[in-house]
Amino acid sequence: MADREGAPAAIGENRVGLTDTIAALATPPGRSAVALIRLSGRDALPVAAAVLRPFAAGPARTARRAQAVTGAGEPLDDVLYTVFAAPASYTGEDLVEIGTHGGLLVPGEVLGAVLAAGARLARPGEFTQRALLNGKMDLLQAEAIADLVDATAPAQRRAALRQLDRGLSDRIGALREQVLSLEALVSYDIDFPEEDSGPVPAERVDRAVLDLLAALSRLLGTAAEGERLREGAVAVIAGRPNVGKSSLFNALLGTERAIVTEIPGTTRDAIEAPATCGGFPFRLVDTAGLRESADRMERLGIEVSRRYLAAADIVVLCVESGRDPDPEERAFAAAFGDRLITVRTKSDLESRPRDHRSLPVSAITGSGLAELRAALAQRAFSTLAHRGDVETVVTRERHRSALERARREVERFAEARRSGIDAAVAATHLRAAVTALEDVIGLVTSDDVLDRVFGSFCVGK
Ligand SMILES: Nc1nc2c(ncn2[C@@H]2O[C@H](COP(=O)(O)OP(=O)(O)OP(=O)(O)O)[C@@H](O)[C@H]2O)c(=O)[nH]1
Ligand SMILES: [Mg+2]
Repeated sequence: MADREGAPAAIGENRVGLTDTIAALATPPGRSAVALIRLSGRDALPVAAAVLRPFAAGPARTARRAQAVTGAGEPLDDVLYTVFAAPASYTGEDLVEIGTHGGLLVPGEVLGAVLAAGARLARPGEFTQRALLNGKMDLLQAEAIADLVDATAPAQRRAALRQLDRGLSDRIGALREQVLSLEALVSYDIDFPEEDSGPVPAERVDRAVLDLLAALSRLLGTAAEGERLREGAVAVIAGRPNVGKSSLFNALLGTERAIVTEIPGTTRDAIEAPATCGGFPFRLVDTAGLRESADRMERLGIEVSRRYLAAADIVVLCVESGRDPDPEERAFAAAFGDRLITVRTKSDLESRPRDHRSLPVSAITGSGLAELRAALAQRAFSTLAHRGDVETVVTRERHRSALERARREVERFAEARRSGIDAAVAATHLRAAVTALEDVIGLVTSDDVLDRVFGSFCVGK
């Protein structure tokens, strides 16, 4: 991994309100056995001491019982609290976690007492932001925490844990090192411009450029599936009216989400729901059956279907068993190429299989559903499904665009060298590539990037 010396301090400079004391509920509101309040900052210990009776600041990392009281001394709850002394805490500051009983009243009242004692309510993601600013983690790890909290499918959890474990940070750190050594190589040309064949042979620089471009492209190659992994692959179920699309949708979800009737044209609007197939996240969409229709409502629904189809990662074309696809269905299938999976619905009514290119499924008996789920995962996440746990992936547009910028700058550097531009000028492109890579890790990060990343966090993280 790249060195990070100086980085945390550089990031934290000139920002106001960075050490004031913040507090928030770290668990969702509502009925529960316990709830957790987090308190962090310069005055975390005095604030806790004002609310908890008795309170002891040490030893750290030991759960202790106390009573939480209001400023007037009224008891609110029996709690368990744990002190984490700076810098050995999540935020790197003095931090106190107070475990209260759950429910609608008590956690809020204890938080109220903490705020009355001098803390202020944390902004979304502010605890993690402090962890970042205090050098406890980099921006990629902070994003990984948000991804882990948002994960709905095991594959998302694996990717987030890997990123939290510095998988992506290390890969990008290594790329940064590669650019730095290329910079070092060409610095000879800058220092000794007169020497025709300087101390570094041109082929060595060419080789290094090619290696670097290949490494950047390899990582960028994971972006499409990586972003799909974070957001869920959009799988749109389409086909003629009454072929059993909504029934299949419900069967895949395991709930009666969409209305099913024997009347063609039942579904009028697209219905979207999250589902996990083969451990991967999907956004399943049931759509209105495709046909020429005089009904205005139905026509609008079909229009919506087409919009979803255009945005689909995978299209599941449903054709009723016992019938061959008609020319229109065949044209439809051809239009989606390798984004298409064709299924023969109502396979329980089929006496013998007709063709082997489509997958027989029955929403009634459930046969074929496991195969369809596996096919969906295989098709939408082919690389990840194969390489799975060993692959480090780029999961956000933020990463991808910065990596693309780095690759472009390295390409410009190569072009500049070929066209005989002054070595010092060409080298500015390598500097820009380093900066782009540092942006991904968050070594130097502007406020608006931080605001965007942490704005999507929940309060208390
Ligand atoms: N035997 C059998 N019947 C099914 C199966 N799937 C759906 N059906 C029946 O087929 C009819 C149409 O099902 P839907 O799921 O509403 O079909 P759809 O494609 O969503 O229809 P539209 O929304 O009108 O386009 C209903 O009467 C279902 O009970 C199946 O796997 N086996
Ligand atoms: Mg339907």
